[in-house]
Amino acid sequence: MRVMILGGDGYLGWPTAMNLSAHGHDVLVVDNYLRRNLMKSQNVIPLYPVPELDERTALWNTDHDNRITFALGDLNEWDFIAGLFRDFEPETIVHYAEQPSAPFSMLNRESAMLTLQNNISVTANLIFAVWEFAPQAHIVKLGTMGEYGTPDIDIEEGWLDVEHNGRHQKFLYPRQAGSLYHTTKVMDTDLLWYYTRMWDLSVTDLMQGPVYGIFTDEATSDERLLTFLSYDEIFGTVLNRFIVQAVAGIPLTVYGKGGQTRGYLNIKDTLNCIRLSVENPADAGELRIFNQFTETFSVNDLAAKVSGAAGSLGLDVTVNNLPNPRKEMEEHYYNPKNTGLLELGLEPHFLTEDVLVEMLEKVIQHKAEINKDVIHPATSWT
Ligand code: USQ
Repeated sequence: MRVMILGGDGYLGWPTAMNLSAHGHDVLVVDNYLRRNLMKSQNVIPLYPVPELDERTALWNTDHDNRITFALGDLNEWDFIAGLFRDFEPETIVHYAEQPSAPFSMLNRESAMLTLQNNISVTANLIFAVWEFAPQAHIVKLGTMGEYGTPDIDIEEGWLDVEHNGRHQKFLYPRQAGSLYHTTKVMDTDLLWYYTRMWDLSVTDLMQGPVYGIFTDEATSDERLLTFLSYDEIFGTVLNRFIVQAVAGIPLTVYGKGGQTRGYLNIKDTLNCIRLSVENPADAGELRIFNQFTETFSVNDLAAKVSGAAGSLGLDVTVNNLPNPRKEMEEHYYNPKNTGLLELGLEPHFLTEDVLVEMLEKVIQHKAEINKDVIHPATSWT
């Protein structure tokens, strides 16, 4: 298939591009380096340097007959996105092109407005481009488990059957996001659902939990193909941060009581979930929602697992329960369903000690480059 990956330079976008190309798809990557520029603006860098798309695609194309192409530009600009659709004629669009950090969205008014405007307007431009140039195309949209929040009932896969005064109706599962970033994802879902009803779009909306990991099957030949590893308080996700903290000898930064529970997945499973969705499209007029995670853990569970794995390498790790910079429940019920992707054929890579040790060993190689000043949480939700 001709697959356009919006946000194809990011933590998940670039590994997805390589994975789809390796499986025979014709991939065009699009990005405006928003994430790289935001990292620069916050004075944070990933643990090791990651080349830009000209070098990444050249490296990939040297060793692979199935070439990856790229386009640099801002998907908020209609002329740019329209030109891409006219030239490439995508059959599938994977949409990652959003400001991806919850803490960034909570920094200040400017960061909030950037998140709101960028995320909503790129999604809207995508919908209009599909309608005008590729109405049969399948949109695979990265949403987040954070759209649901942490309700005191089971979390279904996208939809809830409601019985009211003796009558039934299926609705989008109630949303109550915990950050402005997560709220933009709720708004994306609403936009997609509206236009699916109006224009018979074909959409898969993936409610993804926090992702961990560095290694993917396609990045083994050359280290420069590896994805970003962010460990700062704004762009790093919790498990990746804990791994770097363990190596740096910093007590693990558990926020509050540490009972916050989420659905996690290995980056390898993200790629497989995307490929399964791409290769098994939603029907026209269908908004299909999958909950994209493989295991649930509390922050305390993650801290214990990282401490154990680090201990096996002779690292002495302690845990520091910090005042929580976020406004979130620290002890709560959490029982989300995740059968859809398993039924499509997902074979999960679980969080074993081997997985943690492999990550720790990679980070140990870069221990000298760890900037300890960017680890402590400085962004408050309130
Ligand atoms: N946490 C800590 N210590 C830390 C960092 C985080 O205790 O040093 C806690 C947070 O308070 C939270 C949990 O760990 O309860 C997860 O935090 P996170 O920073 O790993 O993830 P989050 O901000 O929710 O966002 C990440 C991605 C986002 C994605 C989301 C999926 O950055 O793009 O949408 O995970 S989910 O959380 O399911 O909504």
